[in-house]
Order: sequence, then C-alpha cells, then structure tokens
Amino acid sequence: MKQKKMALINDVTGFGRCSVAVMAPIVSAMKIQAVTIPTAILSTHTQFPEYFFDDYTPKMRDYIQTYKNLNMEFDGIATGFLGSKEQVEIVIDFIQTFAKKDSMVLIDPVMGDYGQLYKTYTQEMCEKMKELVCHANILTPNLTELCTLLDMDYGTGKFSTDELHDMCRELSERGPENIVVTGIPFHKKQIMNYIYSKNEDPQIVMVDRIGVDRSGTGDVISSVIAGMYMNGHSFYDAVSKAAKFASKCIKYCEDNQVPSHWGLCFEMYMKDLMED
Ligand code: PXL
Repeated sequence: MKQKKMALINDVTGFGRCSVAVMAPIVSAMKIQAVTIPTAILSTHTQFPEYFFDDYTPKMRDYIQTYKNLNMEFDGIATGFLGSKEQVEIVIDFIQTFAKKDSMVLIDPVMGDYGQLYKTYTQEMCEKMKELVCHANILTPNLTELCTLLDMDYGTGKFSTDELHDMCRELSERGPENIVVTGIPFHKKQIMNYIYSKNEDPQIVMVDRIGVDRSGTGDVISSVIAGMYMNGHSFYDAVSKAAKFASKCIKYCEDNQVPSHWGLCFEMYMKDLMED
C-alpha cells in the first residue's frame, strides 16, 4: 500500500512537548510520513516563564510555494495553534491547494479554554477561524471553542447531551462531518469526549481525570485521532484510542512527578500506536 503523507501546520517548539514535536513522532509511529509547515519557532512553549519566539508568518508563503511547484498532494492536513489572521488565511489557501477529494483535514481550533479566549485571539481571528473550520472534515474543539465558533454564551460551561448534539449539528452543517468536543468535565472525576458524526448516533468516550491539566494533551489527542482516521479506523475508534493513549501518558507523568508544563511523556508508549 502506498505510504500516506500528512502536512502538519503548527509551531515547532524545542522543549515542552507540544505541536509538531508531538505530532510528527506520533503519526510516524502510525506509519504516516509527517511533513512540517512551521507557523512559529519557539525554544519552549508559552506556559514557561520565558521563551524565544520567532513568528514564521512572513516566510510561510515562500516555504509553501516549493510544494506548489512540486505539485505535491497530501492525504492529510492537520493544524493547531495559529497566531494571526494572516496565518489562518495561509492555511485556508493550503487546504484549497493541497487537499484531495478524500484527504483528511483535521482542524484543532485552538482559541481558548475555561470559557476564555487566549490573549492573542482577536475578534478578527475568531471570524477567520469560523471560515477555516468549514474546510475541515474533523474538528476537535473544547467547550470554549465550540461556543465561540457558534457565537454562544459559555455561561457556567454546563451543557446537556441534547444541547451538545444541537451545537455539533449546527457546526457540522458548515462542513465538518466529524466533531469531537474534548475535555468536558464530568462529575469532577471524569472527562467526557462527545463524538458527533453526521447522520450517525452520537457517542461518548469517558476517561478518568488524572491529576492536573497538562499542556500538550490536545496535540497528543489530535495526532492520534488524525493517524487512526487516516489508517482507516472509524472516528469513534480514533477518538477512543486517542483518549486512552493520552490517559496512559498522563498517568505516567503523575506517577513520575513530571511538571505539568513539560507535556505528556508519549515516548514511553509509542509502541501502543504501532500496528502491523
Ligand atoms: O498545544 C499547546 C501549545 C502549542 N504551541 C504553543 C503553546 C502551547 C501551549 O501553551 O504555547 C506555542
């Protein structure tokens, strides 16, 4: 079988296990060739008290042009944190140029958490992000991002499964046929992932909450989902594998007292991702 290629449009961060540093090894373990398109270069991620940050936006178009000249195609495209309206525009153009009819396009609309948008997120970027998500076939928002994309009030952050269903259906009508609302707190001790696939009954993957929230968890989850889905698994199986894999990594971090901003020690369990 022809080996597949996935474009990872994301930042390259040296220390802290996030973005490309997580996604490339994870999809590689799943036999998919990872192609990095950097959005920024950082020494450590932004949860550290100090970091070197080099915005790559002015160079992205030239970088991508060589792939256009090579008539490259990608079987998958995955995006994460984007730093400016212009970067979102570059990503839309990238998808329009390189996605084939049956390519997987996963967009993790990294915009905020706990009912608040990140400080870097302007209203203009929110509007562009709403445009970008229409080009996805997989979307992995948390509750904050789901509400923002729908212009809904986050309120107390409590939504019934009927409400989640209506919200996902509305978002899905704009394009993405598979949506997982990640990291929904459930009865303090659990985390719910709400899975919506167009024309199918919704499903839920529940995992135990282990310790504190850890940066980079979203990148581990989205890359396992992307890899599984590209390898022919159902969306439900992809989410289930991703949530369980992340939980196992988090447990290792807790047991070994790894600081919460060092990311997940996914290296310890890479072989769980390998299939014959
Ligand atoms: O996905 C987490 C992440 C990715 N990239 C950068 C970050 C973070 C989390 O803080 O700062 C640059």
